[in-house]
Amino acid sequence: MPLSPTTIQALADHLEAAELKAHDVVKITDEHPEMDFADAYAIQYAIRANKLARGVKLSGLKMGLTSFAKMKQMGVDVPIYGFLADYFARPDGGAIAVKELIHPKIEAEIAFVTKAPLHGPGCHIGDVLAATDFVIPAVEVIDSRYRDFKFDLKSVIADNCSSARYVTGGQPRRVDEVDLRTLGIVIEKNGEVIGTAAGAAVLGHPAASVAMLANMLAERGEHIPAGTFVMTGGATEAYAVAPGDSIVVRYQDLGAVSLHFV
Ligand code: OOG
Ligand code: MG
Repeated sequence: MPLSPTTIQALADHLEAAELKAHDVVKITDEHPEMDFADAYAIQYAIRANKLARGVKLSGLKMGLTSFAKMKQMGVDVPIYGFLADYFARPDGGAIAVKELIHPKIEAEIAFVTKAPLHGPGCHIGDVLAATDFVIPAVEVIDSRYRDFKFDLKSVIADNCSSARYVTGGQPRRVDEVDLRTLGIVIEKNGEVIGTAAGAAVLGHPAASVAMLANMLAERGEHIPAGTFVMTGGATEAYAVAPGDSIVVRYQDLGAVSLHFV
């Protein structure tokens, strides 16, 4: 880890301030080209520690850049993970205040809630399906703190993978009630279909994303505890939204999630 603990904390404070005050910043690798992936996750974990110290609660974990469409859109090719905080959550049908954000985009995701811990290395789809309580649809609102939503992998990991808001809704289902690979997803903005996908867009099977998370966490000696809400990553590219926009995402067998931007 080329960055010192002082620099890591300073970069965490810098990126968290950009989030909380909703202003953009230049990507941190411009000034710190020497930083490595361990530094990037250390910055993300320092942001998480800042929040926990203020009484914010962790509400889940997320994978990002798990679909080819997302990797292509962002010009990067490796999945990443981040954390979800309680204040990111909004109710189904709820309003998202754009003035609290910089340049939000929405993503359609399939989320899992675990009922048993998942440990890597070697965690696979079978382990994930056996440890899943239910799956539930989610829409994530991402908001990179980087200017023009442009970044490299290390910068976006440090920025908690652009996490900002999320909404869950629809109908939770057990994994044996649905085929998560063929499960259709239809994204509508202001009544018009803007994106479609099947669950397999996410690493071939959304459970593979949860397994990958367990395996990535194992590198830090961590695991996915029982009762964890995990978002598996956007199945399509992300779509920019503006005040006045209304989003409905319809999931085959899982109902719909809606939200609107004010
Ligand atoms: C990084 C976050 C990606 C997803 O679902 O792929 C993400 C970004 O694209 O800004 O949340
Ligand atoms: Mg996402």
